[in-house]
Amino acid sequence: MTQALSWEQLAEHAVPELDRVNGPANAQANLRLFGQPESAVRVTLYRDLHAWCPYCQKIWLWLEFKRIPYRIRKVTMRCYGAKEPWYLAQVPSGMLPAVELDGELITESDVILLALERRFGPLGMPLESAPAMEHRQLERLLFRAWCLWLCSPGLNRRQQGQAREQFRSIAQRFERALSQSDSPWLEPTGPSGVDLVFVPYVERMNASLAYYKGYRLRQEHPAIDRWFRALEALETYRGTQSDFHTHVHDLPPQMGGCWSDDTPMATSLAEQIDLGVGLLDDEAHWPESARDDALMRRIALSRVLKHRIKLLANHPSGASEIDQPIRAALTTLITQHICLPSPGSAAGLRYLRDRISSPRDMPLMAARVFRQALEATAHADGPAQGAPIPVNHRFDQDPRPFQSLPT
Ligand SMILES: N[C@@H](CCC(=O)N[C@@H](CS)C(=O)NCC(=O)O)C(=O)O
Repeated sequence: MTQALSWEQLAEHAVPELDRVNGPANAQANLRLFGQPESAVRVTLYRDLHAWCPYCQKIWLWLEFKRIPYRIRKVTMRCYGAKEPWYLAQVPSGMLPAVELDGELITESDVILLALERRFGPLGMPLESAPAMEHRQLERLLFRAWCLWLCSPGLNRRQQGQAREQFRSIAQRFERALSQSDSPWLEPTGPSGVDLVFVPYVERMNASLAYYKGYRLRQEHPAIDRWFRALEALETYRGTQSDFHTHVHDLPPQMGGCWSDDTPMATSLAEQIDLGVGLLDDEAHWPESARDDALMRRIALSRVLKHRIKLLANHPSGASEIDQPIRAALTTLITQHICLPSPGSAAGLRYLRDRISSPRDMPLMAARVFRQALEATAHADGPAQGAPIPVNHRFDQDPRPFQSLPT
């Protein structure tokens, strides 16, 4: 049986941190320059600490695809913790996102995008052009059909079927819009601003409909799958992309509840997602060059090493109890041989499995291999589960101990 490596031995497998400021899109950066001097920064983006807010992701994507230098200040969403007083002093409603553009504070994601377009030029078709307006209305229709299906409690079988068909017909309209040219995008030279408007919620639909409804969006709608594959070929998108496990558990408090149709397919997909093993092509189809598992394992390890003191100190099992089991899971991760954790540690390992958040903590594929290693290591100890993930709030996910102060 493999012995758990020491922290020093594990550190030999770490990889250097990517350049957060000028490297690929990432959720950890507080400043993005794209090779320009800091004096070029005219934008500050206020977005949520967890990288869970879809409206923030929309602005984040736009700035990244346009390569506009910007600063990031991270703020807590109410269902995940207390709102920072400094932010309430600037934005009394506490709503996110907001940007400061040449000293002017702007809220409301659509207003922000239009202001950014006016200052820096559009990304593809202008968002107020007639075709873009049509696409944006379609995005809202799709959003409403999704909410109606996902967030209405107590639907009977007939109502569930109606909500599913209503969603399907609007998703097919999105497919028709995507099929107007040979390109996978809404306009031939995409991804453009309108594509980015669709990304945050379609990403969340893909995860939540599999988990709660047993509906495999990418399989049901090939043009949407093609669009996702084109997005996933882009490093910039991958830097903001979340995994199924993160989404299905961050949505309930944000949406006021998500309800399962309790079909055999929904139950079976939910079980797989909760194990953290990933849903293969339903979840993400990263190109081969981007899904090097050995590298992803080392990235996951490096992210844990960076935060290990705080991670151990904040773990409910207590640092001394969970130290060996986490090293055992990291040993499993790196050696690909199951390393036995100390007896009685399965619940603590599964607690951590359930609280990895992508892309906040690490990229999707790194989160996937780390969850797998935690589950395999916990399984060697027994069936005990961690504390259930709350559905009315996520105060269990307080990321503040892990934050570095903004520069
Ligand atoms: N219409 C707004 C909606 C923004 C919104 O709903 N933001 C949520 C997060 S997704 C928020 O800030 N809620 C307050 C909070 O959670 O603290 C926009 O487009 O910017």
